[in-house]
Amino acid sequence: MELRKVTLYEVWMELKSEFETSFGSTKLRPAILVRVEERGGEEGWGEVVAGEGPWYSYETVETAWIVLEKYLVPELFRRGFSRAVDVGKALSRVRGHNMAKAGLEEALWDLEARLESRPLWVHIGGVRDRIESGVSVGIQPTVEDLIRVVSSFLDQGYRRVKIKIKPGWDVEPVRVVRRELGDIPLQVDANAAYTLRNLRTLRELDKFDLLMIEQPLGHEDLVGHAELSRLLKTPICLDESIRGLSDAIAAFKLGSAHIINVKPGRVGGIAASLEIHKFWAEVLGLPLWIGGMLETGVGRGHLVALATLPGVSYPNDISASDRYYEEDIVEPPWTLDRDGTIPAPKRPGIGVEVMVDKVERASRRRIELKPRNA
Ligand code: OSB
Ligand code: MG
Repeated sequence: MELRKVTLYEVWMELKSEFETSFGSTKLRPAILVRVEERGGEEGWGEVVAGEGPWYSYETVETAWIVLEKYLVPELFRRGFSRAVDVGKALSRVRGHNMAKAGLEEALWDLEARLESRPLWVHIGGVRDRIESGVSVGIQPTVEDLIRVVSSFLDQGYRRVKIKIKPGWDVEPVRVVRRELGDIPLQVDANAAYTLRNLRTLRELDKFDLLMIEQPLGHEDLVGHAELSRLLKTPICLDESIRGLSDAIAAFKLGSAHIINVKPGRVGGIAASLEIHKFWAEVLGLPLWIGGMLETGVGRGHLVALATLPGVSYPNDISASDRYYEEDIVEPPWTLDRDGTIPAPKRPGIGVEVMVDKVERASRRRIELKPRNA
């Protein structure tokens, strides 16, 4: 494929409400939107999900910008590629920086699907025309706030609720949600905030019939998760620990988790997501779902496509645009049906149009990169 231009936009999107996790709190969410344009005039969009600081991963919006501008885009121009599925290999000379890689690679998948006039989800082998939507609820000031927020999401139809926990905000909020809201599909996400010394707390959480406990221990602690898996009856789900196929293989061999979530940003793109999906869901037949990173409508389109794959067996962290932002940057915005699903789009690529004027307005900087012969 012959590229004419790659444009990076650093956008800052104001969330409707503060999103707090064990590693910090966000009200203004940065992202880098990657726009690729080919010779014929078709374009594609991807999203870099790195945050403001190196908390969830070592990447930040600034490191990703530098890596894209100085290494990834020039490497792509230099090496070229024919199919989106090969882009990961073309970029593998750069070690790590999966979020930066994913934003660029996603844009090329969107472009390829648009050139072939089919929805991205069909292009990657999706099998369902709607995906199950769950909601991830940040740490709240009080348990009363939590009940109010969770109830309103349940009223909207979301199929399961995930609450963020940290030491000091764990057993009590879960107990109150179970007491007030009963037997709802409920899980928790610790974002690596515990160690095995907190076993007593984790054992308390084990009593609430949670669907899973997500990433309780450190991101490098596959052995600790294996130990914990044997001590609890609640399944462990890994997020931060799974940065690629080798991590998934190690987690399986060690018995660190029964469930994983897949986030294209964390694993380096769509092809890497497909590879992990194939191993975990198809070869092993184990449960998997698609995670989110508070994406704009662009990244959300890529998540929706992945969530249509066979064997995605739990509701995903893919909520409607209005759960995050007053106004999304795509048309139409992503919406939730009453039954708690989001329809997969019929239009080509990610299936939504990017409103470039809105992107420009949300941007703090922009750069256009062109191949030497352009
Ligand atoms: O751990 O899943 C996570 C958001 C930012 C960083 C990490 C996580 C999250 C979420 C949000 O839980 C899920 C969503 O996008 O709805
Ligand atoms: Mg998580």
